[in-house]
Amino acid sequence: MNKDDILLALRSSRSGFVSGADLAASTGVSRTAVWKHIKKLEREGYLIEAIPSKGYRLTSSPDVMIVSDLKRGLKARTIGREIVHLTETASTNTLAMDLAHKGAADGTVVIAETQTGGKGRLGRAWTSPRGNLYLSVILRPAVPVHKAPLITLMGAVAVAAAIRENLGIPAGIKWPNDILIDGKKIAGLLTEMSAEPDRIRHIVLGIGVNVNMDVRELPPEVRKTATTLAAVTGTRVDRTALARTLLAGLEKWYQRFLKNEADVLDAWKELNVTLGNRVAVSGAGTMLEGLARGIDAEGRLIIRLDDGTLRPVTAGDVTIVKGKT
Ligand code: BT5
Repeated sequence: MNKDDILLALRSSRSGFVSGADLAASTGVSRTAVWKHIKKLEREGYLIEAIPSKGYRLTSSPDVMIVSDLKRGLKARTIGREIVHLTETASTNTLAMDLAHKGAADGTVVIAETQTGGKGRLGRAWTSPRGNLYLSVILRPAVPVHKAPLITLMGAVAVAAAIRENLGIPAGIKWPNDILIDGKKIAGLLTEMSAEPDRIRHIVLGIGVNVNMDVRELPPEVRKTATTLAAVTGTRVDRTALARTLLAGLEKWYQRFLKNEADVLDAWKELNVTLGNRVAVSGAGTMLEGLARGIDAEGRLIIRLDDGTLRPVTAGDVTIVKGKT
């Protein structure tokens, strides 16, 4: 029994009130222990009313996730079997890579309420105030190393699909790692890998979703290109429900990926907003411009240059120059 059980009991009470005696009975501890847990919850920012004849009632909660709440309804075969939840860390990806080196199981998830050194690609920063989702999943897929980029695509499908399923918003994927709503970035993915030449040791799939933060918390130059789910829906979004849908979706898409990668590529094509557009791709000191024609079996973007040559691109930043005509 811990304070999370008390919290769940308070939350699931129909009348709102639960007596100390009932809490003690249902959680199997003394009333003094219940009282101590209540005090602990109050120190964490929960407001709990106590009325002698009625008991305790939860009147307001801080916006933090509770792992037992998150796990409820999650039929995790792999992803989310283990969930590590932290109030703050430098980067969930860095911590997940560390845990993976130390042998953490396939599917372990690391979630933080805020990151002090959130990472984007190529040494860029991911602004990570409270109110959003920051999570990293440790994966140990038995697939060849050259298939690793497909994990980013698989993750992007799961994120876009979870936003659609949970909130009914048409989120789209911009190759390789952005999730956009109306052209603005709502989520980003960062995949890191430890591998031998012919074997993946582990991959960490990091996902950051802008949920309830105030857009003004972003650096001014990022504000123009980014948005949040709360801004799009005009209301506060339940992060735990979204995280649950996302983890269940990752489980589904990861199993599909292991069985038949083509399913993931098909879903990616359905959800992407890159193909069919004229794009500029920058990366590795070069700049290409052409028509985004397709995606190959290894997740590379195929660009048709103006001279008709087809050029596969492994990594880079894509700007849409001109939309589909
Ligand atoms: C990404 O990189 O989009 C990868 C983001 C991955 C973040 C997750 S959070 C959990 C896990 N732990 C980590 O440390 N990271 C992962 P990239 O495509 O390089 O985009 C980075 C750029 O996006 C920055 O240079 C900014 O311009 C912009 N940006 C930064 N923070 C943002 C935010 N919160 N929302 C939208 N755009 C942002």
